[in-house]
Amino acid sequence: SLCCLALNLLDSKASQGELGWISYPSHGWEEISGVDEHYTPIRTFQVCNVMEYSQNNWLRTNWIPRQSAQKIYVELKFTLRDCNSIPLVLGTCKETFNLLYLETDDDQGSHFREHQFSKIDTIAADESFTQTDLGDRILKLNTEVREVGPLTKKGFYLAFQDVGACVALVSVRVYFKKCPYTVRNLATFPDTVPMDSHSLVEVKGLCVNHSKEEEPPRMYCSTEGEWLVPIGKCLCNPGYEERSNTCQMCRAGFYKSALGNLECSKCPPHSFSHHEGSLHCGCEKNFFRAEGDPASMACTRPPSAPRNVISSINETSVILDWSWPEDTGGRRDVTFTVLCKRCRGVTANGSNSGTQRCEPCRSNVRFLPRAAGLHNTTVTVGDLLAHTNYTFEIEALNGVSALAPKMRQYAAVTITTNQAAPSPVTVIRKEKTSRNSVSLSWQEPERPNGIILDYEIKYYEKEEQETSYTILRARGCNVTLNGLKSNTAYLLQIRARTAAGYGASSPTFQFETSPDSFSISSESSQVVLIAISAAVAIILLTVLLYVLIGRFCCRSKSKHPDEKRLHFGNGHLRLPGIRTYVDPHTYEDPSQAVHEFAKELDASCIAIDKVVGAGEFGEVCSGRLKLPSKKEICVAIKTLKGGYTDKQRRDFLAEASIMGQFDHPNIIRLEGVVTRSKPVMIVTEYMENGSLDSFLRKHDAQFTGIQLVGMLRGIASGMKYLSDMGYVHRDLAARNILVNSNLVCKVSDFGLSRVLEDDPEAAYTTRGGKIPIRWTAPEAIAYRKFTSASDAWSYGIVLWEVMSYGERPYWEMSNQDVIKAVDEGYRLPPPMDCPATLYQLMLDCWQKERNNRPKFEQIVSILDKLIRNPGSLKITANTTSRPANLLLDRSSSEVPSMGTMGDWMDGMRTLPCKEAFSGVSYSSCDTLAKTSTEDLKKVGVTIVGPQKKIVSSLKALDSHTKNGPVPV
Ligand code: ACK
Repeated sequence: SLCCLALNLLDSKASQGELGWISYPSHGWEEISGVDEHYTPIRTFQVCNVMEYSQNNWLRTNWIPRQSAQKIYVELKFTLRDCNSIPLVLGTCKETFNLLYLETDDDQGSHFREHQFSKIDTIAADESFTQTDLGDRILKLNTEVREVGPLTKKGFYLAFQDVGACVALVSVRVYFKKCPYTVRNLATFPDTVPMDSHSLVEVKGLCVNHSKEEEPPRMYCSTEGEWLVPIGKCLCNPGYEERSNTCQMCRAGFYKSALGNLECSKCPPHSFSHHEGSLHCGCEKNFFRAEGDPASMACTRPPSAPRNVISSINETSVILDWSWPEDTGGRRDVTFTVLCKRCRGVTANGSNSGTQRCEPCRSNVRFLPRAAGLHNTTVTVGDLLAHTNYTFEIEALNGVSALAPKMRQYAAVTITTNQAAPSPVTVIRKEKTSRNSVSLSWQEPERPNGIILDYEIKYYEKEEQETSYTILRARGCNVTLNGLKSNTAYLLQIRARTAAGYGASSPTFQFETSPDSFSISSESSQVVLIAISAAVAIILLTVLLYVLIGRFCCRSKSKHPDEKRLHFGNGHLRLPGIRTYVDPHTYEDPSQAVHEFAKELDASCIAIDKVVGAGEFGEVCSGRLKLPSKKEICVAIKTLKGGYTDKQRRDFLAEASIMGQFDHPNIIRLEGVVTRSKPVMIVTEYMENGSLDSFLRKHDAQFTGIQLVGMLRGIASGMKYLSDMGYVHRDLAARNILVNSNLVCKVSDFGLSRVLEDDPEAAYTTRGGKIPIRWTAPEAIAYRKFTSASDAWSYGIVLWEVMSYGERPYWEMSNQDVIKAVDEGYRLPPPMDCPATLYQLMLDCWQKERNNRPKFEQIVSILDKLIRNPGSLKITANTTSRPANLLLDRSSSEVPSMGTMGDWMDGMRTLPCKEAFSGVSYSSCDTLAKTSTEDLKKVGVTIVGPQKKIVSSLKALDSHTKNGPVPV
């Protein structure tokens, strides 16, 4: 417990020399040297005048300064003989002595007056003797303590009065008690002398170094010198912890950020403290602490990029979905932000043409739920522009992303939107008002974004505030509202609908019907007016028609179609009885050509269902055509988008003029055109499976050889028909073949100049024309020699495309490299599992000398033979043994079996290999056979497919060289 500190004011034992106390009378108390129980020399005072009467012997101490004591304790050690133990005493023997004191402010020296002293107590012995083991009686040492107080003067004397006892004072100790210096609750309390009375001394503590008072520390010092009732406390400052009643600095690697008597904590993950007394730990490199992060939290970093971004485009909106980043940076406050950019400079096949120019999306792009601060891994972006490339950058952010802009990562996805709903109708005009009706007209929306199917007109009485309204639909841009109340204000809104749905409503338009009184005369006058104008119009129209019909008849008489034909295909033997093709551009008025070869359809017979694709001039839709007294059929509708130039309209309709001249099961059939109303449309039969290249890619390796040959036969047959008519297609490619639900392939995409303008594959040649290099015969590339023989070359490429299920010819080689390679005699290798006969047919189509290429008629008959004898399809080009030197010189037309994959390389083999793979030099073709994928990358063959194929063909080649000498 908190026991006291005893401070001696006097200790007789401690004094070695004479004490100098006063004895009175002088023969009373005697100062005698002796030893204590441990035989240590001590001073004692003795008196033993038991034989004499009237004893009054005094012994007085020296003056003892009181110091701060208020109450003192006197401890006496003495022996006292009992009177019985002294023989022959005369009844004067006493067994007690008196203890007295006198307070004075100064030392009075030897001046002594008995009566000035006050008695403290009469002291008696508890026991006088102790029996030893041997039966001896030994004087027993007694200890008695007495308190004296309160003392007020500066000092005091003690006195011992003997009245006839036999006493030896062995030791006198005078002391007082103190509450000692102590530290409690990190506050120091000084030595404190208690009060004499029964009250306690209240002491205020002082906070130890590096601590602060939380509540003022206090304690009480009791009269017994004990500390009682500690109240309040101090707390160690930040950076310090309590250790053995002091506040000590946190060690390195530890920190304490707050005031308090907690221990210092170890630095959290990704942080450190190199110094003692740290208030917090610094973050490691590339780790951060956000404002508001507690010091106990680990340092964190920005999250990694979101993963697996998936976009699903729905017309002009896109749903973006992604996965959480692999690394959240150690935080839970991850949100996502989506940045929208509009990018140009992406080629149609999606590959990046190099430089992309991007700009932020317009502010009206809508994000659902929002663009920033997303908690879920999905967002819907709406109100994008139709047919536009967008890039979305999705970034995961957390509380420290802002602190590390350089570490931020995002995932990007690029999409192309489809179609859009129309923009609102903005201009509405009131044409005519009467008592009960009103006629209105309006302008087509500025951006119809497709073909407007109809308009929805919603109107209601202004008074009724839309509580009841009427909805009408109109196909054209005008409507008459009947059955209205006279003299009433109405409000009206119009919105347009396309295949993409409804556009936004127009602003509210207000009109009033005429009042009753006015209407009668006005209406009757209107009737008269209408009647007169109708009559005049009919007369004018009749005259006009008459003139027109007359002119038209004359013209068609003077210009027979045959006179206008253009392409006859050099040296083509045209079969008698087959019509020849007429170039619509030879017509002075090309729109006349359209009507010569194409039927004009009434727009009301056409119902558009949906958009299936985008063409050069506008959307391609699917829909239905219902001609009077005919069955409804499915059709494809090519539209000419608004804002076209005259030339565009001409070029657009030229396709119909050409198509309209053909009638063959493997040529896409023209149903008619709409030119008299807008939008201008070309209506053809509907081909359920779309274009051949994408169809094959979708069904990779899913058809039998016979099915593929069947498709190829159809294309060849269509091409035979075209060449017989003297039409040169110039852009024969799988993407321009359409497939219907019965797998019947039909040639499509006709036109002249536009054919190549429109084809994304077409590239400008050095001579300025635009040509689909990979599909085009060398002479057509070199000097624009387009003939049915160059179409045959293209047919060979289509054959290769079909047999490889839509692989891109020459893969990612550049156009320039393709031209060069073909010119040097290299040809595409056989597609995987390609029947040898078909590969041979391809090679034939790719004869440099165009007259050596097969005619379409021959191609059809080769394919027919194959169909009749399907067993011949089993021999594949990859498995047969390798014939000599196929590619460069195929003068011997009788080739017994087809080339292996190695033949492609064989072509190279006849040249120095170094030339073939410029940039990588090979000393022998054996080394070439060991070419790795890495090496191929160096020469620019980068995509996985062809690499595999080439490498495997190289391996095949390798095994050939091992099996025997290679005939070169
Ligand atoms: O591969 P697809 O779905 O088939 O995408 C293109 C798109 O329009 C642009 O040309 C499709 N397309 C063109 N003509 C027709 C048609 N007559 N029947 C069905 N789809 C067609 C083509």
